[in-house]
Amino acid sequence: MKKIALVTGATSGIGEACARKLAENGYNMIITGRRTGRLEEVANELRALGAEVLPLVFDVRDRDAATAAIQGLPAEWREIDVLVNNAGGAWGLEPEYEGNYADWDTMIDTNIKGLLTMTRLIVPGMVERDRGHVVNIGSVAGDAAYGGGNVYCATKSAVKALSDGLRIDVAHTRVRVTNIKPGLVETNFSVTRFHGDKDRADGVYKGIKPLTGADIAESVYYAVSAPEHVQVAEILILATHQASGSVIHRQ
Ligand code: NDP
Ligand code: 8X3
Repeated sequence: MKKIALVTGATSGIGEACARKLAENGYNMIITGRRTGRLEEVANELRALGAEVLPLVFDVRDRDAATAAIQGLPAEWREIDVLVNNAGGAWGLEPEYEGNYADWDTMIDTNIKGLLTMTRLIVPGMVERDRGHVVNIGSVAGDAAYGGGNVYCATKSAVKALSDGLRIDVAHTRVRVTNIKPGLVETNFSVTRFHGDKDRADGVYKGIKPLTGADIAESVYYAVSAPEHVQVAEILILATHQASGSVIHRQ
């Protein structure tokens, strides 16, 4: 029987690439996002790779909707082997003392509380079955703050703490927990950060060859496909001319 993976935020970027990588490697896929049309397009692409696909449209900030979606899974989709908590992003790059309250709430509600909700809904089944893998998409931003990163960095530090905490709480089981910490990845991330300003977003990747979603999907799959006795706790992946969240050499 094929294994089942659920990827949140599979309509774009890193999540879409992870869904593709897992489908290519024999997983049946539950994919989530808020954009119905885009989710259907990704679903059809994954079906063409041979996967069975269940698209679920909900906002991870809406706990009732997330609960209804997961509790309403058809019987054949309930035994989730891999959860990739990817949905998230950065909103704004203002100094902390000038930050926008709505942006702060969006980041905290999505990157922390959304990830927690999905974990709370799916991990009990993994513990009961004594197998499973939770992959959280953290960030280099969680290792150290950078200018204007303040709340976003705090949410990714929280992802590290929540990954470490979960790893402790499931240590008596065969459930594994991995925190993937990417650096500069060219996706829709910066367009979101700059509220749709594409030119400003493009500037983030000028003079440096950034990572791609596919690069990150490779490391997710490395962790997921490791032998059962191997738990990849963390992976930090940077672009070659990047040394940290704030040290980037541009040519
Ligand atoms: P994208 O903007 O390309 O993708 C973000 C994804 O998250 C989309 O699929 C979006 O789907 C989904 N999403 C956002 N908010 C919600 C929500 N409230 N409910 C459900 N889904 C949501 O960015 P990335 O692929 O780059 O980002 C993915 C993850 O990777 C994020 O957690 C980000 O913080 C992290 N990351 C990104 C890095 C980068 O440089 N790009 C580096 C390090 C980490 P939809 O719009 O359909 O809801
Ligand atoms: C995304 C990477 O360095 O732009 O988490 O914060 S960074």
